[in-house]
Amino acid sequence: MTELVRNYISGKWVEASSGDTFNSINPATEEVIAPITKSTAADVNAAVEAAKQAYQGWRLTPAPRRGEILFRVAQVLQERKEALAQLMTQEMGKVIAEARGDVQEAIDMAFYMGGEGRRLLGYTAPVEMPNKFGMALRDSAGVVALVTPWNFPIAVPSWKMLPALIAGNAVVWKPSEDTPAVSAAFVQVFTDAGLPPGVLNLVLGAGEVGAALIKHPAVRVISFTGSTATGLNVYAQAAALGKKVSLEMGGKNAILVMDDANLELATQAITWSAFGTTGQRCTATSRLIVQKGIKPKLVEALVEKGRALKLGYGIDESVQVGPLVNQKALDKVESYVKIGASEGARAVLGGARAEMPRGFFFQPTLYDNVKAGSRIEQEEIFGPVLSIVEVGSLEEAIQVNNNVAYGLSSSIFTENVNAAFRAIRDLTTGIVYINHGTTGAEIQFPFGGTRGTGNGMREAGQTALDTFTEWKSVYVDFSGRLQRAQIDNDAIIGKIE
Ligand code: UN1
Repeated sequence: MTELVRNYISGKWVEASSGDTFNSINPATEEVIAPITKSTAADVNAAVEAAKQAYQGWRLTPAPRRGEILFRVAQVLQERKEALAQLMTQEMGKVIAEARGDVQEAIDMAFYMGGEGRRLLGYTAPVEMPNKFGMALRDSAGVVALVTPWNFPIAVPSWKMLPALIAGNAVVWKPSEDTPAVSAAFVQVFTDAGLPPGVLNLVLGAGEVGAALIKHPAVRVISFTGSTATGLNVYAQAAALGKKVSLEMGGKNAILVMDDANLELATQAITWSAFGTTGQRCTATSRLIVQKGIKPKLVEALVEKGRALKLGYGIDESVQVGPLVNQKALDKVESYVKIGASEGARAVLGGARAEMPRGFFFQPTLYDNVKAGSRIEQEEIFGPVLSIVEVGSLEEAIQVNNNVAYGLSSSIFTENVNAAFRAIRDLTTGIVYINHGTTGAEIQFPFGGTRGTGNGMREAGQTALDTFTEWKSVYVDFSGRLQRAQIDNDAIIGKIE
């Protein structure tokens, strides 16, 4: 067994105060990756304390210097890309090519946010009086808490950490208990890139760690990505304490395919978006909303392509679909087999666990005859399961798309520019694709969704800075005398006579 994976607090790798451990498991082989230190509220307190101390120095470090450290993070990530990708595949199961892509998103984000060190743009505007100046600045928020999932163990944390750090905040990070080893390796990158001790702290463990972190009075901002149930709970607890929260939660994303679509492109995109990452992306396609005319051919092509996918341990370059992350995820996906059958859906591909010697594998699955409004059409399954709904028109397709509790991404395949623009206008998701699958968002644009997917915040792009900064409006009066507007505005009128 490899060495114990520890917390990182105040620039030191330390065991949790409980002395307890848990194991991180490879979902393809069910072997133990490493024992992991199991934190409690006491460890959270120590990490927040460290962040509070370090914040005072970090916020005063000029932003261009902070940016240089982020550029160095990007370089170290590039050097370690393969090693990090290998560890990621071992720990959470995504195939190696996708694991490399996961690390690449963090590299892109590190360069992007490193550049913000010389921007972090605020603005000036004219003011009422002569000899007076006004400006709005982005200020750091203080100690921020990040709670992240296992499905993008480096990319998603990077979307939070890098904007938080460039803006001058100190961070306490609680990653998923399914990906602690790769999280620790990611933190080491920041240390080796020269981030001062205490600016980024890692606390490993289960739900109670996140709960203690959210409640800690010194934590002002919480950025969460994960399940809707947990996210809403985080939101409620943080709201009671008046904290700022950014949430990224579930998805039930659809690809709309119109009769005039390019069949080959659509088949390729649907297969990749539905079965890539074993369907375990919040952006994964889990609904196919297809017009009647093209449906028979498209379903036939999807079955053929899906049947040829190679399942297995994703460390093998030829494997296309890895396992689900753990037993619980497998059980959840399997529970929808019965639900689908009871709703009259018909599995035209898969529909069961995959026969493998070990690991949490489920077959790529296509359900035909799915009714709009049924449970498999409405609920997030988070596995390689695609529900096919037949529609008659573009209007109906858009209506079916919009009629779910989530609103992350959607896509339409059509060769008709009028249909494409109507879809852009009427699809009510945070991300819309034309002739492209529902996955593959780039870091320089806002990422997030409407309805139950989020709470109105967006990650990535310039919008990421909104989560991790407070606006400070500054007025400078350099007139050296009492001016009329001050008399009117400042309630000092009584003193003037
Ligand atoms: C997620 O599944 O939480 O757009 C993030 C995509 C990736 C990120 C997915 N760039 O599919």
